[in-house]
Amino acid sequence: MRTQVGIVGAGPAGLLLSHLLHGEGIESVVLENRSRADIEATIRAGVLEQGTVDLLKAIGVGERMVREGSVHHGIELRFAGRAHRIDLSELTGGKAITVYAQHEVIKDLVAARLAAGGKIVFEAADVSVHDFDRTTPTIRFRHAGASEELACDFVAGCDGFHGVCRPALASSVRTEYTRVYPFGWFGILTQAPPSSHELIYTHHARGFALVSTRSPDIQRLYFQCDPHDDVANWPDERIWAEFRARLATHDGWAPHEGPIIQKNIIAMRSFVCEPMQHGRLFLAGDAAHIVPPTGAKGLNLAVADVRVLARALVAFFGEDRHDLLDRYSETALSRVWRAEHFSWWMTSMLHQFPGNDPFQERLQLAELGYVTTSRPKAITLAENYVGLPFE
Ligand code: RFL
Ligand code: PHB
Repeated sequence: MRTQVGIVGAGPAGLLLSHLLHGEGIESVVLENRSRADIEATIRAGVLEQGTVDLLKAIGVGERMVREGSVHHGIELRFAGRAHRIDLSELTGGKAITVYAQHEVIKDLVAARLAAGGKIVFEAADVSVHDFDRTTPTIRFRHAGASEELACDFVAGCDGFHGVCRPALASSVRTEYTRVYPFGWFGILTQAPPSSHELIYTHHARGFALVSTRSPDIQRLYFQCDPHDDVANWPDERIWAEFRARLATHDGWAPHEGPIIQKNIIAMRSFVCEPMQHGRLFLAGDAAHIVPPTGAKGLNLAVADVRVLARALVAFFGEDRHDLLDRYSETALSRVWRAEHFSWWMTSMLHQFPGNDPFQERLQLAELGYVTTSRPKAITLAENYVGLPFE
């Protein structure tokens, strides 16, 4: 088998890259180790930046998102028992975010790829990348019991944090920057109408809590937990008691409760691999970097990476230009580090850290007070949250 760009991973990064390249007449094959049903059912992100939404619409995969997603013009910061609204649209000249689940984006992209005759190999096992330091890289894998080889001009490593592409770069050519947080998020899906028409990020002495939504009858909520805790320790009533305590306001606000249909615990880390390329192997999305979910940036960064990568590949195949490919890592990393900072800042301001002393807590409250009363500071939060413009 031969193609121009071999893409490892059918997450948002890999599928979108494949679709962007297709739009420019460049062929690709996507190799994914899980089944289609599995990737289309994995619950992850929910918040799409304005630029992500605009791109999905522009390439013709935004129709269901526009119909079923919900546009939010603000978010709430809740602390010391009071609600404070950040008016995202007023502060950013009309931009907004859209809440639309990541697995719905995946379904839309898979459908669009297949409708356009795109090739996605699901359940590709033992994927490995070779010879990317030459002009003829290959990807080997097993599929339906047979060994296969995909010859290509470039390899895009879009295989997430636990994939095989980043480790394929010799440790002598990459530097990794990591911060692991001493807490996780306990996430639930519950069958109950939204408790709020905007997302609520809450600072509380018992720990952070977040109210998000999915649809008119499903809510997504999270609370800060011990990353080593076990969901089995959390019967529904204990979960709701925790949410009621953390989300309580002086005027008696309470979340809408319903049957809990999913529970999971998510580890929190910040991570960047530099550079994001070597020879003809290019990393994009979670394969190259991770942010804690407090800034809602992970999926959006994956989209931003492949936008830069697709443009560079178009310049290569169309005009024989190498400069954009040579600068891919540098271009992508400037946005990545800004998002790393924003995600770290939001995380640091809103969570309880083990051994948080009263001094630390006062600093967090002072920061939250400043963000919700100073227009320049609120703009800083808003413009990062809705997504900085592309250069
Ligand atoms: P993905 O989505 O992990 O996709 C990688 C794909 O590669 C496959 N794969 C392999 N395929 C072949 N061979 C191998 N050896 C392979 N190894 C792995 C995997 O099966 C998978 O299909 O990476 P990608 O495309 O870079 O996308 C990144 C995003 O998924 C991620 O950053 C976001 O989900 C992060 N995130 C959020 N991002 C946002 O922008 N907004 C949010 O609101 C938001 N909320 C979240 C989040 C992540 C969360 N979790 C679960 C970590 C909320 C949560 C709870
Ligand atoms: C979500 O809806 O899953 C979500 C929303 C905001 C975040 C993270 C996750 O910051």
